[in-house]
Amino acid sequence: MRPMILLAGLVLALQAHAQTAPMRLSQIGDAAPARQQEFFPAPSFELVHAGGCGVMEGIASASDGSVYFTEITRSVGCSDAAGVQGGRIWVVPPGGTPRIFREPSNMAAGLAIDAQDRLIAAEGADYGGRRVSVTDLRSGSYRVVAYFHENRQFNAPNDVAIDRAGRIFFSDLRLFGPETIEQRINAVYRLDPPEANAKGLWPVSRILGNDAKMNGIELSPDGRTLYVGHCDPGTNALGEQGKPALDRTGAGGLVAYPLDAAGRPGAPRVLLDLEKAGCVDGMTTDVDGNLYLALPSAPSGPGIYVLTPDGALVARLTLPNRESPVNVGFGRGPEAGTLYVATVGVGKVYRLRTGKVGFAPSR
Ligand SMILES: [Ca+2]
Repeated sequence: MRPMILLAGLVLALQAHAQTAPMRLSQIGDAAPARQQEFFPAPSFELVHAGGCGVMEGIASASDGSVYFTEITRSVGCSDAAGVQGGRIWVVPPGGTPRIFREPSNMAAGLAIDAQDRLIAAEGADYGGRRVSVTDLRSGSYRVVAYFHENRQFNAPNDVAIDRAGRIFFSDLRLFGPETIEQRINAVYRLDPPEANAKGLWPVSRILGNDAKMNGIELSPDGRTLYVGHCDPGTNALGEQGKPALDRTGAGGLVAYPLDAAGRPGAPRVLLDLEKAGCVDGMTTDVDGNLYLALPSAPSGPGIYVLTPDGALVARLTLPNRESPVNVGFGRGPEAGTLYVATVGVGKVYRLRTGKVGFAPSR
């Protein structure tokens, strides 16, 4: 009996290892992943927008089917003799063409839209707002909800997600811009909806920090898992106006954190190991919780990589001309199966039909 027990124990140990060891993208080949057809039965990219300057970002859809995205007009490359631009938010109405929704956008990067059609914007640096704002798309009202943590302004809010309780999670990291660095570490923060009749900014908590430049951020459909893109992993204390001293010793790639009822993260689990050579810049989920990652650079090439909630690679997409995606998001309503893809460097936004349905908040 003993050899059988030992063998069974060994099998269990190997299975446990297989479940916990994260996938490394350099180990995958060019062959299509096993479930490619299920996710992308007839991939055909349609160009939605072209001619943007800098980075396109922040794809989010509203209940009427309108799709919003941002244009991050970096001062290096997008300024001219007339001055520095301040970013744009675009909107594509159902069946329509893109038009500017807001200019300047205060250098908005990541966007999210809740079930009440409130547009949450992570406003970044490089002559931006360096804060988080909420715009009621139905009334047009605009409010700043986060500006400081411990009396220091944020460096550059980058990506944002919202849960069913109305809590906002956002990443703050220093990438570019001339502003004074005030937050001494790159971090992830949680904003809790204020009490009734409260005034001013929302209560803010720093929930993750000092592990990496944390960039892309998303929640599972049930709101119980927080996914964070760890880029340039390692200790990253920031000096004033100095370059971050990244030691690249930490875990990089896609990291999942269980959230408790109060929105506090538990022990991290690396779902995808990018071997310190890539960055999950933006991501979204479908109704089954599968993750669509925008990887502008990766050991296996730029593209959209689709993972199950357990971290198994099930599909991947390469953009036309091998362009680099930085953000993804599904449409809503009749377009709930359409995936929008924003790019860096070429100023384009694409869309394509998928075999899945995107997750959208329902309350
Ligand atoms: Ca991002």
